[in-house]
Amino acid sequence: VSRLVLILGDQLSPGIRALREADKARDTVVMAEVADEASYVPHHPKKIAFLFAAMRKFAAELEDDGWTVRYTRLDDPANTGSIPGELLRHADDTGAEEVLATEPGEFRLIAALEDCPVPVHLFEDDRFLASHAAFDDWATDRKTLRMEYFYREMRRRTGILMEEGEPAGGKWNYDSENRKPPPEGLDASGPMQFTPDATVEEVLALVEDRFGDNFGTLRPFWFATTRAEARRHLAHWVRRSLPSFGDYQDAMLSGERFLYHSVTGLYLNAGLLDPREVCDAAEQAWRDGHAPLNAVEGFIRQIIGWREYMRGIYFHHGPDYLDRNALGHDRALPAMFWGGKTDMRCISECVEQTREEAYAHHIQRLMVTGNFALLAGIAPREIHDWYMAAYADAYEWVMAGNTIGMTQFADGGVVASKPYVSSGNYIDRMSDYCKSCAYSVKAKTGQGACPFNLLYWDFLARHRSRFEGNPRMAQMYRTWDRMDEDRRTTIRNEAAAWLSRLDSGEPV
Ligand code: FAD
Ligand code: DLZ
Ligand code: SF4
Repeated sequence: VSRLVLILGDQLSPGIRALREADKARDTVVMAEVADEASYVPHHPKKIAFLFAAMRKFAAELEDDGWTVRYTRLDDPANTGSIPGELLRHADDTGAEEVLATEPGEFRLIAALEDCPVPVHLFEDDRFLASHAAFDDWATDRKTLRMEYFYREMRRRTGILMEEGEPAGGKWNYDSENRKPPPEGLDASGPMQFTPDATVEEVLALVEDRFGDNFGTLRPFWFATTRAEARRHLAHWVRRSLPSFGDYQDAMLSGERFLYHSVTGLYLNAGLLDPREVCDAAEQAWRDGHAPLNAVEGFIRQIIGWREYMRGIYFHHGPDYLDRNALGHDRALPAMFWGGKTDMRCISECVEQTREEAYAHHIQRLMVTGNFALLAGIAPREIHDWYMAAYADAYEWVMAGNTIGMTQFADGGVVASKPYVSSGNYIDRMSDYCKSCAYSVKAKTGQGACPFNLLYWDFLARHRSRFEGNPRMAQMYRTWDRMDEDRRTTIRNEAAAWLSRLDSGEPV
């Protein structure tokens, strides 16, 4: 009997498991643009267009390679609107009695496939360097799941940047050489841009029509939409930007939206690039003397360390992880995240570039929007859903650990040993945002005081009982305790007043 082979929008890899398990001569590939996937959060139009265009081109490549493909376009009148619906429809048409699928990256969709009336055989997605079993082995019986130790094990296991069993250069981590404040006039060339072809234009028209009201501008659209283009993008980045990646990894500059970041997340997560090939390209650049070790090690750590670790956390902890809220935060996400007016230059800059590019680099996500949401006590699930909607590289398997864990501390300290919080000083040191802000980063209280300064102390005071025993936070509490009482009262009152203005919907 024939079978269906399901390929999801983020499974666009020719070596994907379900294809390897299938038989070209008798099985039928199913790919579908469906309303359920395109609207379970209000995705950025660029993200939807990227995936639909890349899906259409991948389907064509499979056909060229001899596969029979049933591809459903979003506007096909027969479209049932969901992945299980499409499987059922094609099973009826073809007489297929079983579906071969690669495990999706979200529990929501895994559950939907498990409930599908046509039996679905789910194979583990082996495009990752750590299998579920390998991560669980590492995590089981450990008191803490710190990324750095996981990363060392990944280096040993993969042999990436290793020399005779030792880390290249003698150290595992070169971050002490990284993360310099940006000098004036830093000028990165930015990612390679691709002109839309007829397929992309057709998708852009569809997305404009159906998702034009979502947060985010669709044009200009320049993402790569095939594996070949994504590889050109990678080679261009290795040549032009990798050497400076480490030095300015934490820098933020107005108008420099990508700096030396690789913008590979969206391609890796959709399957257009493979993590191993990306790491190999970076390692080769170091071996060729083109890029320094601090840049290459720092970059490789993001991929075989953080990326694999976040996936491990998601699958290890299960669906309930997403609903954790250890700090009991429940404030609604303010309008400024959707482009509402704000005087906070750092927020408006990050939100505006997110609207236009469906992209912000890590430190903008972590230390501006994430830090703000945590300090202001935004409900973790609300900010999580915002990131899911806003970024072209967003999927739950990678997002959950970053939002619920790393930035919101809502998992109570599984991912982070202390909350990632900072006052305005950090943003001022690493960016040029404060120079053109209506608030003053130097003012700690009073008229025009930077909200990060007020909210930082207010957060620490609010959560004192939880954090004061944490040795990594003792210094912060000592500083707070040294302030005289009037000053502490002023800070807390001003923070409360500022937050109530935020809640009233007044621009702040
Ligand atoms: P680069 O800075 O060039 O880094 C290279 C690659 O390393 C990235 O492409 C990514 O694959 C990987 N990487 C780096 N940091 C992380 C990390 N913390 N977790 C997982 N992988 C990492 N990444 C996503 O892929 N999807 C998301 O939805 C996502 N949401 C995030 C939300 C928050 C609040 C935070 C703090 C981080 C999030 N990240 C997410 C991680 C990281 O910010 C992005 O991977 C990165 O900014 C993507 O840009 P880039 O490709 O230019 O990355
Ligand atoms: C993100 C996304 C979107 C916007 N649209 C589709 C789609 O129409 N069809 C599809 O197969 N996949 C889509 N995806 C990706 C899925 O949501 C993704 O496979 C799951 O979230 C699991 O990671
Ligand atoms: Fe952001 Fe404060 Fe700097 Fe303004 S002064 S850009 S609000 S950190």
